[in-house]
Amino acid sequence: MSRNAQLFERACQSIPGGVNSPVRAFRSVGGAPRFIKRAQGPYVWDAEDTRYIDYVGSWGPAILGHAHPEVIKAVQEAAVDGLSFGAPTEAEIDIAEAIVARIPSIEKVRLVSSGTEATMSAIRLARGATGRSKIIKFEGCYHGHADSLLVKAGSGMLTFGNPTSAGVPEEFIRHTLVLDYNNIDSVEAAFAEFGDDIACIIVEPVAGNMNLVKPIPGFLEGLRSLCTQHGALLIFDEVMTGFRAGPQGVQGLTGITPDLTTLAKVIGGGMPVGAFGGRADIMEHIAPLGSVYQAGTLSGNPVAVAAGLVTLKLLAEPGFYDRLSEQTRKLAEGMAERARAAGVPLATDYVGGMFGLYFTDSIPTTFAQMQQCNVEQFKKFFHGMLIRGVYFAPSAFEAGFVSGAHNDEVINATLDAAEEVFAKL
Ligand code: KE4
Repeated sequence: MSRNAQLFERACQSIPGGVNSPVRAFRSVGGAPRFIKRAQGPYVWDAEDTRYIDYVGSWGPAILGHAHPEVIKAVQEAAVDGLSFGAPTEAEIDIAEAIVARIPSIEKVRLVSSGTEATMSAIRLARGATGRSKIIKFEGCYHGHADSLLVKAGSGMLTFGNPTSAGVPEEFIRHTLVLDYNNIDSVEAAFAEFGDDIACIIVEPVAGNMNLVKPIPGFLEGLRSLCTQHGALLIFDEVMTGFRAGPQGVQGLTGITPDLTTLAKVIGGGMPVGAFGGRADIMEHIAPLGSVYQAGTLSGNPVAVAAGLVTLKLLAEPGFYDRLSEQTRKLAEGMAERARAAGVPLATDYVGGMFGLYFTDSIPTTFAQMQQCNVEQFKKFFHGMLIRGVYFAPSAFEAGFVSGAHNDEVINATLDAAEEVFAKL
């Protein structure tokens, strides 16, 4: 039995499913998950010292490449001064100011420790600020595992094909409307029926949890105008796309201004940092200023914030995003070329440092189209690449991530491996 399989067997004795987050369990691709013991730049090494080119990147945070020396140094320096105080620190002001300076729609921001906390808090805030109960989300979008959001969620939920989670009472999801992504008519109809009781729409402005799905022209614009028209708040869940799709997330690429934005992943640089922020008049409903309660023992943790601050600083270096997008383009287009040459139906798409590979003829723009992708072929591709030292997300319904460390040598090695795999599909 391989070392990874031994560790997995042992893990399953004390951890449900052997993992601390379901998608890591390889259940939708089969086989033993790789137990990673170290990472550097574009690479991870598993328990058997096998090296992989990594396109998971901790699901987004590792945008600089793993273990960037300046980030590690900042964490070490912060840690020697103590790990957590439960009191305000100057570093929290620094990162709040850095976020506010980078994302114009964010006038005030509250730090938390995960993307789930960010979206859960933003929804509570939207309900508190508007006095309304209903929320709109979209099938295939995943916003973390807060009860009211586990309704036909994407990501791990989608992988398990389990449209709702056990343990969520019907009452908790009664106010959650689940509509079709990229179908503005369904949103218009929802507002026509519930308009004055809809507190907010929460949307991944580029979806990354049913694989990568971009908004079609007019979709985000329609959400913005419907929210404005009906007094609902538009929440862009940029936990994945924030500082990943571009230097100001998707809102920076589209010019569409949400009322609230949620962030995580990149702003922690691999350490637990999340955030929600937006219009000051809305954020002032948050305790201790206002009546919407939200709190967290480790919110703004100084060691985590140190990693996030240095990450944001390094991302601001001139040309970083141009180079990142160029490398992602080379990967996405190179994959499509090699698949076409081998007669394998594969479409690809990308934005900034994230990409989608779709085993189908054309780029999906809806959840239903995404369901048509050939999952069996993805599984063969996934394992074919894995044994050739390339680690993609262990699910057909996840976006992939490129880092600033994925240079031409790394991209070309990936494409060479893909050429061999496509020939065998
Ligand atoms: P976390 O609670 O996992 O930090 O963030 C939840 C979340 C919220 N919003 C978006 C758009 C997200 O993508 C996520 C989490 N993303 C998944 C990857 N698809 C995390 C991986 C996992 O669940 O292990």
